[in-house]
Amino acid sequence: MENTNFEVVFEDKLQRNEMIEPKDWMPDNYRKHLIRQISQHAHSEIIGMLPEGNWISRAPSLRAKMVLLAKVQDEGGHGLYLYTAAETLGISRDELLDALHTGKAKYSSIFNYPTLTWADIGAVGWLVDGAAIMNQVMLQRTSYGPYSRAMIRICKEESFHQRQGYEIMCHLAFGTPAQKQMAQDALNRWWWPTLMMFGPTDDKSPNSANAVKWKIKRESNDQLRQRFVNQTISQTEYLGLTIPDKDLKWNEERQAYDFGTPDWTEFENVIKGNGPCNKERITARVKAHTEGAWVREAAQAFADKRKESAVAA
Ligand code: BYC
Repeated sequence: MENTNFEVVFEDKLQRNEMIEPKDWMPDNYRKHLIRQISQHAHSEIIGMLPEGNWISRAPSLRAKMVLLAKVQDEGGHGLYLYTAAETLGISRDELLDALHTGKAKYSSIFNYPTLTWADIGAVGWLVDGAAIMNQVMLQRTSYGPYSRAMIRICKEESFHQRQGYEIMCHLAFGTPAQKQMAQDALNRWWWPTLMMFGPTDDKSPNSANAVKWKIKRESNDQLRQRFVNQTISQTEYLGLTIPDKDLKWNEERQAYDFGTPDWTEFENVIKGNGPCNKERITARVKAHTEGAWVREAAQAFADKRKESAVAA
């Protein structure tokens, strides 16, 4: 009986668009769903640092290096906000990281592709961060308070990331023919994997029904993918580049672009761990974690010492 009342309060809060907070009662499946999504999101942020970090030492100017360094550092910060938000649901950082390192937890498919040239850093910022923002803007109004607040801060920083990428694309697209070709090549390789970032089509998305019911997701995978395509075409035209999709065309009736179908078999393979860089990413992450053990130990020793002094005082 008591449990039913809790459920009524929970549903009522959702109806009124009030946030659910860590100490509020919530259904077990809502908690599990959030731990899955927030932790996958956190993992994506820290794995996302790897393909870009790969270019810090090879950025073509001091300015480009500073900007990229700041961006990659922001992503580490985003991971921190998101892991902290997930921890409020009663799971520890160690458990979350263990799931990532042992391949039990997913992270975004997009980070299993290689960044072969400097233009890829432009394409990642422009397309990947652009897609991430499209998804994350709606998550600012997600129903779980700590996730929503983390997203508000993350979105502010992501806008700068998207501009950083577009600026690189502008330099290359308006540069020499060889530079323009480099930009086109990066667009060709990143376009379809970026569309896959939004997840499977709505009819094949098992988590969407609950996500929408619980107001975790406010828009569907397909709606966001369509909005991203609509928004990106004029940016591509300005660059004088071509989207690698022969089915792309404006649909007057729908007032939206029609576009081709991503290779969903490739997507399935990547999320099963068989993409071009899955193994490399996890190996690099585990190595960083192992080599960072002394930092965690030092931080813990410092925290223990402070606690001891506070008790003694
Ligand atoms: N990659 O039922 P569905 C970023 C999985 S950007 C891997 O539609 P859901 C960044 C899905 O997890 C990227 N797996 O799921 C940008 C599920 O498997 P499980 C991170 C994917 O949750 C720049 C299954 O497929 N952003 O961080 O309703 C620089 C069925 O899918 C993907 C976020 O994580 C994928 N692309 O919708 C640095 C945003 N798509 O878990 C960093 C928050 C689907 O049942 N997350 N799957 O085994 C979301 O909005 C949603 O989780 C998704 C998927 C839209 C990604």
